Amino acid sequence: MLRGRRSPHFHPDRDPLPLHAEILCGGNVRSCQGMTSRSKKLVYALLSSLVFTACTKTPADNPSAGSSVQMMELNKDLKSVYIDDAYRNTYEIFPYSFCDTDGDGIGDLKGIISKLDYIQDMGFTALWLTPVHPSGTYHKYDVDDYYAIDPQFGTMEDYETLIEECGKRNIRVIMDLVLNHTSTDNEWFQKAHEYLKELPPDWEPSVDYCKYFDYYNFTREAKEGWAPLSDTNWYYEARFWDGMPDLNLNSSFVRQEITDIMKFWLDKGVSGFRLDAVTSFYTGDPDQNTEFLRWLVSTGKSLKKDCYFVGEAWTGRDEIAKYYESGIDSLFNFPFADQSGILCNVMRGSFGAEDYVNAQIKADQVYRERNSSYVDAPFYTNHDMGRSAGYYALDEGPVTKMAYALSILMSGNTYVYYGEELGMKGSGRDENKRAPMYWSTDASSEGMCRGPEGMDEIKMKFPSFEEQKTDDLSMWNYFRQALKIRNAFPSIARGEITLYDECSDEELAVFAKDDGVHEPVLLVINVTDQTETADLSSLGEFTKLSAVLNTSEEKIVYDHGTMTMPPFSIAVLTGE
Ligand SMILES: [Ca+2]
Ligand SMILES: [Ca+2]
Repeated sequence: MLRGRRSPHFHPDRDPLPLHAEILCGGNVRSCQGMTSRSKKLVYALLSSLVFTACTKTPADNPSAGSSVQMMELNKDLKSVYIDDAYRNTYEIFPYSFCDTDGDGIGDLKGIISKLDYIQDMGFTALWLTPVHPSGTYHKYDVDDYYAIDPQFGTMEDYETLIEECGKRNIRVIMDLVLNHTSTDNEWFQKAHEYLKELPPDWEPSVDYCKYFDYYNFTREAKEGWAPLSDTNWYYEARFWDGMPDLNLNSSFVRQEITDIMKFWLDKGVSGFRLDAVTSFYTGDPDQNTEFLRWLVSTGKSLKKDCYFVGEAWTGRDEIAKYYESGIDSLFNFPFADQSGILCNVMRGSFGAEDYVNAQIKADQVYRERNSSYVDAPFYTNHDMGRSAGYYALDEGPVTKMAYALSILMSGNTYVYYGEELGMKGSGRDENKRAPMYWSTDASSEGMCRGPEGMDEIKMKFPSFEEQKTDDLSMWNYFRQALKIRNAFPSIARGEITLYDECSDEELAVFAKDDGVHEPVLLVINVTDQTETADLSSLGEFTKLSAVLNTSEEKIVYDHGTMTMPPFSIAVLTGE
C-alpha cells in the first residue's frame, strides 16, 4: 500500500478508516522541480513501513494544535466580492421539508422567506426551489397548473415577496420548470381526455375541435412506456409513471404555452429556470432533445436577455457535452456527483487528487468546445440522491467536509442541497432524501417540518443547526468557511485551471485558478488522512497563505516555500 493512501478496494461503509498516523519525518517533500511523482511514490512505499512506528505524532504533542483557530483567524477578514453574473452559489431547497410557519408541518414560502438571512449569511447567492406549482404529490414534479402556487406552500403574493426579499440580498431565484410531463390532473390533460372520450371510435381527432389533444402524445396502439387512457381505446405516453403524461414538445400549442409560462414568471422576477429531465424530452433521441433545448433557450433569452438555464441531463460527460451545443448556460455536472461519482471516489481513495483536477480540466475542454460561454454546474448531491454523510459510514466529519469543499471549490455555478451543510442523513427511498431540515433536535420547535409521508425514521449523524452554529469545528461552520472563500476569490468560481503536475500526485494536488480579471489563486489539497508536504518555492507568484479549510487538529504550515498539509486540508495561496 502506498504511503498515506488507502487501498483502492477500501470501502468506507464497510472498512474502518486507517488510523491517523502522522508521518512527519523528512524525505517526503514534493518539489515542483524534484522527482516525478511516480518515483516519489516508490520511495514513499519503501519509507512508510520504516517510519510508521518511529515518528508517529499525537495531537497532544503537536505544538500547533487548534487548526480551527487557524481557520477562523485566517479566514476572518476575507471580504465577499459580489459580481452580478451567472457564477453563483446556489442553494437547492425542497420546499415541503424546509421551514414551516403555519404549524401544519409542511414547509412553506413564508418559511423560506424567514430563512433568507440564514441563506445569505451562509454565502449563497441564488436559490433553486424544486416545483412550487399546485400538484397532488408532496414533491410536485407533476404539475397541475404552471401559472399558480400550491396552496400548501402559500400564495402568489408570498412568491412575489420571496423574489423581492431575495432581490434585496442579491440572491437570484431559479424556478424548476418541468416540461417533460404534467400531471393527469392538469386541465390540459383533462380536456384532452374528455375530448377523446366523446370522440366516436372510428373518427380521427382534430385540433380544430380540441387543441389539447395535441398537447400530449396519444396513439391507439399499446406500447411500452405508454398507458391506457380510461374509457377510450387510446394510449398516452407516460415514461415515468401513468400519473405523469409526457408532453408533445413538437406541438406549436405546447411551445406557445411554454413561452407564456416563462414570460409569466420572468415578469415576476425569476432569473431563470432549472430544466427537469432533459434526456427524456424525446426519449432515446439526444439530437431532438438538443434541438428542443436550442429553441427553449433562445426563446427564454428573447424574453429576458440574461435568462439563465440549467439542465438536468443525468448522464455521462460526453453526452452532457452534446447538450451544450444547444447554447444552454449550464448542465449539472453529474459525473462528479453522488456516491458513484468522482468526488466520492477521491475521498474513498480510488481516484487521486491530481485525477480530480485533471477531470475538471478535461470536462472544461469538452464542454467549452461545444459552448464557449458555458458555466459549469458542479454539485455533489441533490433531492434524488442519498445524502453525502451516508457515503462514509465511519467518518467522524473530515471526509464528509472535505468532499463538499472539493465540490464548492469547482469552477461554475455551484449547487448545494439544503441540509448538506449540517451533514444530514437520508438515503434509500426518495422520501428519506427529503427529510425535514434539521434546524433543531426538538421536532416541535419553530420551523420544523414533519417530512414526506412514508419517510423512515432517520437517525442523524451530526448535530442540528442549533448545536452546530456555535461550534467552530462543526460541519456547518466548515461549509460556511468554504463558501466564504469562494466568495472572496472570484477566480475560484470563474478561473481556468493550471495543474502543477510535478508537485501533484494521488495524495496531494497543487493547481492555480485564474479568470484573467481577478486575483489568481493557488489551491493545495491533501485528500488523504496523512500529513503531506510539498515544496512550492518555485511557484514564485503565490507567496501568501490567504485562506485555509482544516479538518484535523493540525495547522497548515507554509514556511520558506514548503507547504505542510495536515490530513484532509485545503490551502489557498495568493500573491502578497
Ligand atoms: Ca406550512
Ligand atoms: Ca418525453
